[in-house]
Amino acid sequence: MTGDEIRAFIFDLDGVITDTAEYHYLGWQRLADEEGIPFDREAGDALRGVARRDALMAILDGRPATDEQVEEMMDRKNRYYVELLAGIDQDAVLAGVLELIRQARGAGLRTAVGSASKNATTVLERLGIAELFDYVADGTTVTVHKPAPDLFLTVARQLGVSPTQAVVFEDATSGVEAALAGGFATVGLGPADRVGDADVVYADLADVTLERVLADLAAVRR
Ligand code: B16
Ligand code: MG
Repeated sequence: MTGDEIRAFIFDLDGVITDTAEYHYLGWQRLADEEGIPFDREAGDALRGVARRDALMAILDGRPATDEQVEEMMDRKNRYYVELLAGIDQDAVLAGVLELIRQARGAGLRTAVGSASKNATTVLERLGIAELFDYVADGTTVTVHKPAPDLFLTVARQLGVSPTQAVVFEDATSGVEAALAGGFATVGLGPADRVGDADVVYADLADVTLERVLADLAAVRR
């Protein structure tokens, strides 16, 4: 990582902009219960940032399933998840997020979303914040998912910036790995045992200003 001027902020969606992680967990828990597969919050937490098919494979953990059964289970979990999404609005945006995005855009930075979720656009529309982003990459944008860097690299290309000129904000181990693999400046949000490899770690974005992010990154990017 070099000390290039920062020109863009790229936000993961689930767990960074809003807490849909809880709804993903509830959807998987319901499916696992119906299938008689042991599952709990800890197992759900390990699925943060993990694409839908990869998450189901982790839950099945080698249990046999035909392609049709896999498709049906992914659809069923997604139905449960989308049902829960119907209840969210702008109040579900996490503390500090809107302020930070507005400060960044006010300072001329480009802003984007890089999410593994195929529901990313729906979620942003329900939150009423879709217009705050120059580009949205979702679970349909690339075929190789986090922890591979492909999604974030696509975002950077679309924004016309290099990875070293962009900051990725991530709450998941797989997302931090993806950002670091792509050569991005990386801000981890959450406990150190989850995002501790990031260049800078905060508990969340409440009270994190543009000035603070840039200063903290500059201190480690010299
Ligand atoms: P979908 P992110 C991820 O979103 C979630 O963290 C993860 O739990 C979910 O399985 C994945 O999206 C796929 O979501 O089933 O809606 O396509 O954190 O990358 O914004
Ligand atoms: Mg996430």
